[in-house]
Amino acid sequence: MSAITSARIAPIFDGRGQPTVEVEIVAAGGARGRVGAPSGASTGRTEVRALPEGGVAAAIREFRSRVAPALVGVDLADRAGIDARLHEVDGTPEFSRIGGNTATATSVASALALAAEGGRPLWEVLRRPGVDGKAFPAIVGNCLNGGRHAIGGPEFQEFHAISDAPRPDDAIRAALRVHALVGEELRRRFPKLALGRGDEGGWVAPLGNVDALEVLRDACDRARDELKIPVRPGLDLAASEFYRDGRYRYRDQTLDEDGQIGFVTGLVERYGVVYLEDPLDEGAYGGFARLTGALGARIQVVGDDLYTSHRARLQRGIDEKATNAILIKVNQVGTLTDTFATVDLARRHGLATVTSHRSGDLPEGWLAHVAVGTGAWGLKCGLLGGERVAKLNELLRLGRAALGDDG
Ligand code: 2PG
Ligand code: MG
Repeated sequence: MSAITSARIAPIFDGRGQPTVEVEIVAAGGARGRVGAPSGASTGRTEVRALPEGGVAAAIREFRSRVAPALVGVDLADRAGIDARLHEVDGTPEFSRIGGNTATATSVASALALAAEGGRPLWEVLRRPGVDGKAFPAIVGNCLNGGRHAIGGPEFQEFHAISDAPRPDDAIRAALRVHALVGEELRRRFPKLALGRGDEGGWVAPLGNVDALEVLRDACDRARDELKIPVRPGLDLAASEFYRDGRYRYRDQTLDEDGQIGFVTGLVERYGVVYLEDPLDEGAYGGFARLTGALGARIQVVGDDLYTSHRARLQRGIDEKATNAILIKVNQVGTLTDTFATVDLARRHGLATVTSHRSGDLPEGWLAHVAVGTGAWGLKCGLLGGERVAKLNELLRLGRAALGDDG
């Protein structure tokens, strides 16, 4: 294996038009990997800092003066060593000095360079124990946007079509069909309105949470009948975004934790929701445990802001039986090594993992490899827009290669 000969950084823009960084790692033999870092909008309180004080300009300065010199000469195959260097040069628990986005782009770019050097697919470089690359994630496909990802729209942040069809092409087709049927219904309901799409490509319409869920459920029912492919409703409430002073504050109601649990449980029962992400505030381990106790045998109860992909927070969730699933975002912790520590813990305890994009993402496909290589139960990467489709198409390619349909 060869050593890293150069590490370069440059400013770029994410799919929301926000500045971020891309990193390119080159090895002695000429193999290279280049990756741009995504950014969230509904960030959890305990995520690492995406960018240092001073933003992209400061991230670039830090990279050139501290990160690049520490990486040159390191063996490309020493994945853990590369990620450890990032922590060493940063020296803070939250990547406040170099920025979590720099860490993410560097960590993934070096894995990509390693894959290129060996002529292997990235997922194989990332492969966790017990993963054979032949099982594909369910699609968690965003059809309707609200919360921080939309102007107007419901308070719940994401309304998903969930398809666990074993073949990626079937699962993607079903989720896309739901997206199209939701659009048709919105045109019928609002013939005079100009409707748009949100940050993740889902529709945005002046609907309340319950009406939006009804539209989604009906579209899932129709797509399932038409295509004979399983597809059912899912939600990411991102509830921390409307939780203030101990209450969940909706436009038409204010609920305490008991009220919120009752409201959400009722929606799950009534609308056949099979995926429920962040239904409560990011500190509400006890409330999550009550919800999971009631629903966890039938549906995925997923912690995103609750865990921010951090191993220690997940350990607490396991101890308290808070959820049966965890959302995994590399840039919430910074490096692939940190991400895998959390993924491995989740897998050991039988929790489902859901590999996720960010709301401000880039037209790159590597996330599909993270999902396959970590044996993820699901891949949440949106359905429409170049930065979302890039991941779906990469998953399709991986599916074709594994199933021997490569033409
Ligand atoms: C989420 C994510 C991605 P953001 O809450 O799950 O959908 O949103 O990237 O804005 O944190
Ligand atoms: Mg979320």
